[in-house]
Amino acid sequence: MGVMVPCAKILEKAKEIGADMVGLSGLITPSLEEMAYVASEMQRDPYFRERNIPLLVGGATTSKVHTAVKIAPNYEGPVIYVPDASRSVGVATSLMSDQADAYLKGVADEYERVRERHANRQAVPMLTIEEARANKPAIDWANYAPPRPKFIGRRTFKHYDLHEILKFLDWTPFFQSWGLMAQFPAILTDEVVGEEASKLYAEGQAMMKRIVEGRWLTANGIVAFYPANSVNDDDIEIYRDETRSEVLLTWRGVRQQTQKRGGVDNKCLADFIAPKDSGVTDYIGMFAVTGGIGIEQHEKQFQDAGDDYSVIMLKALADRLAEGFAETLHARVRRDLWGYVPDESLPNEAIIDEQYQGIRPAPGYPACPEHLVKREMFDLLDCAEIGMRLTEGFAMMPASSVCGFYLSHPQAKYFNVGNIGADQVADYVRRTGRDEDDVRRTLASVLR
Ligand code: B12
Repeated sequence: MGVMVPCAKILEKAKEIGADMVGLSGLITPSLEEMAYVASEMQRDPYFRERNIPLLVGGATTSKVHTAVKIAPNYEGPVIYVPDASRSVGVATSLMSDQADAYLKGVADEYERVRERHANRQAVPMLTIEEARANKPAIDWANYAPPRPKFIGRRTFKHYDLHEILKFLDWTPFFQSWGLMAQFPAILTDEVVGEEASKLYAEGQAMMKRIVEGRWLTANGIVAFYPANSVNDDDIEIYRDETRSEVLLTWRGVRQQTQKRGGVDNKCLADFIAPKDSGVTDYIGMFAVTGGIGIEQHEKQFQDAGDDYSVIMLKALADRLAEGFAETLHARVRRDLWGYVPDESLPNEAIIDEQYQGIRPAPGYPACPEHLVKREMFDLLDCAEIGMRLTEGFAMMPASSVCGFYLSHPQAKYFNVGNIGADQVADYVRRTGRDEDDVRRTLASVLR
């Protein structure tokens, strides 16, 4: 039997039901830290230590290296990374069998090797943060006039027409959530998974029809625009109004620091916003959208009927609506609300392929790995008004939600920050005035 509970309550619940093992699933970086904490709590509590209760770890942001290096050392009982939920049956069977000791010895030895390899990994050659800044993308601000949005401040979009959103859906990640990894629509005729994918797609379409016609889910969103300029090379100051005298929020950036070859630059998102000292008046957009309002009631109905398949289907479709809604509003931003490409008419495939001008980086993505800024964004945008909130671990609720920034510059591109050096961490600590340990915690994904 399996019981799902939030991370903070899991150990209490495990004791209550006399669980044989504990499993944790992590979607975004802050949950990794939560996992290390749960492991240390299991170590502190003799109930788990004495029974040698195993801790299983999985989810999009987890890995064997992370489990071996960051989680396992916190608990002397078994800690096992499971890359795919379908393998948890095999793992659980091994743990409960007579061969459990041999199995656990094998895992412990393997993790020791993983830790050794990690410790011996050659560091990639890095520039100093000053050198990296000197190699930023060249943008000719003197000859560029940033487009001005149609309004300054926030605008809400409540009960958005789901039919409109359906035109902007990207189905590839839908199949990913069922463990089928190939591009849509080619996946439907794939030799190996085509049949299974076609069946899932038909069932997904059928439930989506019920969602839309039965108004099971509500899509709410916020779009906001503000005057903005970059400062300290890597940060973006966001101002209340055109006087640019009151800073509402400073979005701290992280810069690529690994050595690049062949004229490739070292990017930071702040590069795409005009520097304050250039005197150029630039702007930035922000958004928060959800496609998951009202999901609990339908989820519960399926759950009560023991229909796990429909629960997963419903969540996967709500995720598609959230991303589709983000895409819908972004298209409106480019054509109308910011209006810097008023006659854009890209087909959906070109939009999925990101062929439009500008980007919408979301906190947590590889170009801006820190999730922290979501707290200030949520306050500034007053996301509570549209039924969105943040958990202590920076996850958005409802789960099917996305938030981010809009950058309009034609040279703005997505990129992966990659690893950063101790000098950039020190500089970040200085710029933010935050504690170094705290900075190391929230930037853990880009530190070695
Ligand atoms: C679908 C998805 C979403 C959906 C759904 C999110 C949700 N419902 O919680 C939407 C579109 C809403 C979304 C939003 C966001 N996302 Co997202 N998302 C994804 C995506 C594309 C797939 C994740 C997924 O569902 N996979 C399918 C499931 C079934 O796979 P899985 O989680 O890995 O689980 C499998 C195994 O790991 C294992 N497993 C999992 N858990 C467990 C537990 C145990 C005990 C065991 C044994 C096994 C096991 O079994 C599963 C089946 O095989 C990933 C990218 C990727 N390719 O992984 C990004 C990704 C997870 N998202 C990311 C981010 C940053 C976000 C946002 C923060 C962006 C933003 N600012 O808006 C938000 C956060 C949403 C929130 N509620 O807080 C980042 C996370 C990076 C990070 N280091 O933090 C990723 C990795 C994308 C990226 N490359 O940057 N996202």
